Amino acid sequence: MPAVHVSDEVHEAVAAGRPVVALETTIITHGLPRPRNSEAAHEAERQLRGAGITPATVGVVDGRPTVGLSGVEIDRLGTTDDVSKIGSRDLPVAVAQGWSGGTTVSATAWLAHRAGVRVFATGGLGGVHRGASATFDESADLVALAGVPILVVSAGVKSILDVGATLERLETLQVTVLGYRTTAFPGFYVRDSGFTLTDRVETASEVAAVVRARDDLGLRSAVLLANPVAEAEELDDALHHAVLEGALADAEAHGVRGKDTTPHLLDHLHRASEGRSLEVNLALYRANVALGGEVAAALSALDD
Ligand code: PSU
Ligand code: MN
Repeated sequence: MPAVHVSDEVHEAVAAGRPVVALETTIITHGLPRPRNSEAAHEAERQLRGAGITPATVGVVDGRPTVGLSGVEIDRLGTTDDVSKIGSRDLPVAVAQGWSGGTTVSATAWLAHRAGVRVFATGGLGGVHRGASATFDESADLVALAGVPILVVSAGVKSILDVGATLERLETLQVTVLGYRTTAFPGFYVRDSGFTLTDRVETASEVAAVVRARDDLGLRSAVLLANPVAEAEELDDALHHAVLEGALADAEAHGVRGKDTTPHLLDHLHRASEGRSLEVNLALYRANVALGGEVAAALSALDD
């Protein structure tokens, strides 16, 4: 059995050079509450199909890493209790031991690339956690992106992280970071994290040109396209600060560590903001999926 199962739909689209966008599933299993999680996953697929793009939702079902999960499989991941959060390093164990779970950015990027998918849309990227100089807690997403030549669309990283350190690590890891119509690095819930980017693009075709140049140069690192949430959708600044401080204090008080940290913080934010952060999360996800579709289409057009 091949190590990575690619659905017929995705396989055919990749082989024909048609646009495909990969989607992760930790956002379903650990990032969003039920039932909005499965709804968001199906909506993202509908959105892409509506734009003539093939969606490739990635996850692991019964030990089978899959690029192009079926609707039933997506629902299964979205409704099963105690389903795993699978990063790159967990993949071999997940396969050998028959786990089912959502793949993080690191594992999704790897699997999507193996299947020939060139564009991947997500909400937020993992990064360097606050206090990482003592805990060494840095998401495997960063290191994974250093070695996977894919284009990832994200709304930057959350301010639950050390944003400045995350950007420094992206530079060290040779990940190209492009601001979409901005030089302010987005802070997920807010348009501006307070950190500045040097490289800015205005259109999907410009992004495609950067990806093409990366490939022509033989560089093997990802390009990160940072897409700020729409102005009308941003989280209110005061609420943002309040819930952020609360989330960090709560994680500290509960001694949350390791792979539980990000899901714990996200869940706290959603509850403490009385669902406001959830709406922002869903809005920026939709926008990232749409932009991912545009970039995938522009990349396919370049190849014609
Ligand atoms: N950041 C978010 N939302 C998410 C995640 C991160 O704003 O859902 C998920 C992604 O799947 C990401 C993972 O790859 O968490 C990172 O987890 P960790 O920090 O444990 O590496
Ligand atoms: Mn971690």
